[in-house]
Amino acid sequence: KNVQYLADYRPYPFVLSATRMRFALAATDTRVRTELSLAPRDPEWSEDLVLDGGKAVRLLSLTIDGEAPDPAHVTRDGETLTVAAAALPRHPFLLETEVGIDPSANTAFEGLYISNGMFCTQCEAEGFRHITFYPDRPDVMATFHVTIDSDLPVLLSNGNPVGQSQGRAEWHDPWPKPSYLFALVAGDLVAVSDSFATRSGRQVALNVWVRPGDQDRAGFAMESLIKSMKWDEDVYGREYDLDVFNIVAVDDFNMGAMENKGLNIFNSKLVLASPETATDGDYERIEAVIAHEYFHNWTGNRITCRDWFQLCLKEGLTVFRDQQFTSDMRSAAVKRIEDVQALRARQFREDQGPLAHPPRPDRYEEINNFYTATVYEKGAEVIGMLKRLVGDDGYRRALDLYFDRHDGDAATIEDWLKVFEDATGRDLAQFKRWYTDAGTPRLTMTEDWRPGEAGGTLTLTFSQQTPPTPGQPEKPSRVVPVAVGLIGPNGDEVTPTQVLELTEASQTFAFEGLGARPVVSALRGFSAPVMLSRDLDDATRAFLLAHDTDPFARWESGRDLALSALTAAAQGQATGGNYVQAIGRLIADDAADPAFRALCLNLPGEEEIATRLSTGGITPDPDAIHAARESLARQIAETHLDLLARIYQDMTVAGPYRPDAADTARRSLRNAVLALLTRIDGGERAEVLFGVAGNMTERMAALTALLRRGRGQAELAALHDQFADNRLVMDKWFAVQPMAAPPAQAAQIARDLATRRDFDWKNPNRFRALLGGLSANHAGFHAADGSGYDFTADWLLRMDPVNPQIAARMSTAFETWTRYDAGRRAKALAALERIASTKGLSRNTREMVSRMIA
Ligand code: B3K
Ligand code: ZN
Repeated sequence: KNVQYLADYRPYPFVLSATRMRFALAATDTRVRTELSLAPRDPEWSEDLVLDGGKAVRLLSLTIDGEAPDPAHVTRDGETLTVAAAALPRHPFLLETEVGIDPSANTAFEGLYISNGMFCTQCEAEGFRHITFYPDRPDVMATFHVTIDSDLPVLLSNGNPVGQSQGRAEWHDPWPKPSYLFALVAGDLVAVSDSFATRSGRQVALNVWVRPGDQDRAGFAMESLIKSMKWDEDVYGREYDLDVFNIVAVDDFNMGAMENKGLNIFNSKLVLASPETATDGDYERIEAVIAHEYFHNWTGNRITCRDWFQLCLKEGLTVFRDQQFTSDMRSAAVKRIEDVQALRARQFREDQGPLAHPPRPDRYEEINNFYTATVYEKGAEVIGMLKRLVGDDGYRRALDLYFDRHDGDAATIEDWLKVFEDATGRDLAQFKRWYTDAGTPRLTMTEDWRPGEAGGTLTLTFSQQTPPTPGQPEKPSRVVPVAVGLIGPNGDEVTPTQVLELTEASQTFAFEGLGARPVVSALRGFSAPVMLSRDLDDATRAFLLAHDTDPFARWESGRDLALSALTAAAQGQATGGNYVQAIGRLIADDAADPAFRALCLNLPGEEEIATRLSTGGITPDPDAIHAARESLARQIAETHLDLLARIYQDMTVAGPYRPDAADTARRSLRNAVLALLTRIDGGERAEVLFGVAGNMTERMAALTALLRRGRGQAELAALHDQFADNRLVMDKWFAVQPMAAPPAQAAQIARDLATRRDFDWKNPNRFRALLGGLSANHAGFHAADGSGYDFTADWLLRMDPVNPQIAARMSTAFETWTRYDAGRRAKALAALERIASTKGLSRNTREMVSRMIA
């Protein structure tokens, strides 16, 4: 086991000031010459020079100040190259290497690889060591000068172009950066171009590079980039700092996108969009991820991380910033609800299982396994809490200080908290536990009402408790900001939002002078990433759903109503009459935002119901949950048939397709309604819509509704005929079938799809589509016969030697396995053990599986 510990950090013993590289690109034998301007950090020390370098990097030559050292002083093992101290000068020196690498053999897509004839790179976290020997760690920062020799027409790297000639391009990046931000692209590409003038007058050339033929689908990405650049100036005062900003779309990419300095590389699904091929959700994600990567230029690149334990320093903050951006571009209320839904579905799930870890972990084996919902989304929630605690002005002062004080640094979470302490005078020692402790705190709220002469007093008692997580049995209390408002019996707000600060295990807060007993609206805006439980009857929930002034809390009341009906039904008890009535009143309100109505109308997913049950100590039964959800949906459809039919008509969107918030909102309500109506009308409306819709949003909604009813085969075939050549649409085609299949058939459908010639499984998007589609079908993945587990394990084992990052990531399908019944647990464990006992398993997958079995 090769465990890295936060506590072991020490600075690199050499200072690297400048890196010069020359690439002679060739598919199977690329040559890389690297010159490193190094100096001992302290001339008194005598340290070996250890450079990282993966197994597949072949050392061809090495010199120090032009001389080859004694070979006895140079040692190579699988992961490093060491030059003994005895061979090193005590003054600044130049280390030159030449290596050979084979991009065509790189199926892990880490380092330099080839995707559809295009050379590209992915270096975060530790990919650069597969390109050359280097101190591949984020606290070693250097300027880069890169020369690329190749016959390919477009040759790109970081920074500004400083020379272009036939078969050669030179790039210089003046901003010192760690190796993980290095990028190189070479290929037959075309650009959609524009420009941006920064507020201090720098003219920036902007390009979105795509394959010839894809230009007409790159315009939205460009618009999103320009909006992001403007927003970061307006809201954070951050300007761009180079003469060019390039974005490149790549088909084979392990994740969403990468913030390489001046040369962002994107999964093509997060760049390419047209109404016919992309859904509203795709457009919203493209806008958000373009913004996210752009925002990294300051939060990540200008200020980077000291080590990978600090990953949430850049990721949590950049997610927080992209969430703010989307709230400003679209609807803040809708965005908050969507973010909370995603947080619960991914991060709460992670936090409750064997993979739980703090936003700042203190150990890892494989850092790529820690690009998680906890580091990203919980990291962002923690910043949201900080902002709530110090206020908007305090937040702004702290961020200004952060940029001033740490520009050019590789910083830590301690540095980050210190700027908040210095800018606001607040002590954040207890708050820091949010970074160091794993687990989702459980909050309980009870109420005590005392009427009185001079008005009544309402006392709220909160207690907090966090269940143990791996390696952390004890959980001290945290600072929890709980936003609370009070609503009078007539539905008017009597006390506007106040933020109560919990710091103890149990604490009370009193509201005095109240005319009548109010209804408490708690955890407004989801003011802290906790689980709140309180005794509330359905009538009070329905009251809050009707009257709460806080959109999140209002939505949450509806959610709780639905979940109480669904969890009861999944245990064979009563039905959801209260919810059905309340939701009918809510969706009938034509004055309300259609997107909000859609969010309320969409029932909690099966996974969410399972989570609610197991949090309450009940073993979830996936089949019963599926049946309960189906039956409640049917009840809603039957009860409100006329209303739903009217809304379906009213929400028709006229005119050309636009992916903006207003039209997206109408389509989201209409599609939510369609899913319900399809349960009654035999699929009539969905079939019509699939046929006439000119956009992918409505076609996918119609297709999904049909597949869920065991129909839709003709539509699937039609989609395939029309888009067989479009990878991104075909990914949807692969994903939707196992996802929307009746659970008993899901694993077999996935297995059949996996035998197709166009199941190009080495492409990460295609692999994720099929395996992710199955695991999104809760009762299908958790089929009692183990077929979902077996299928998934088979393919993880096949993928692991080819692309360990993807195999390890997709193994999280199993992360909740311990909460199910003994029969399912035995089958899931058998699948996990089969993986664990496979010889030659990657470090990535081994770490994941052993944590899940532990
Ligand atoms: N920083 C990259 C993610 C790198 C993942 C490495 N396994 C994209 C992002 O968060 O913006
Ligand atoms: Zn990021």
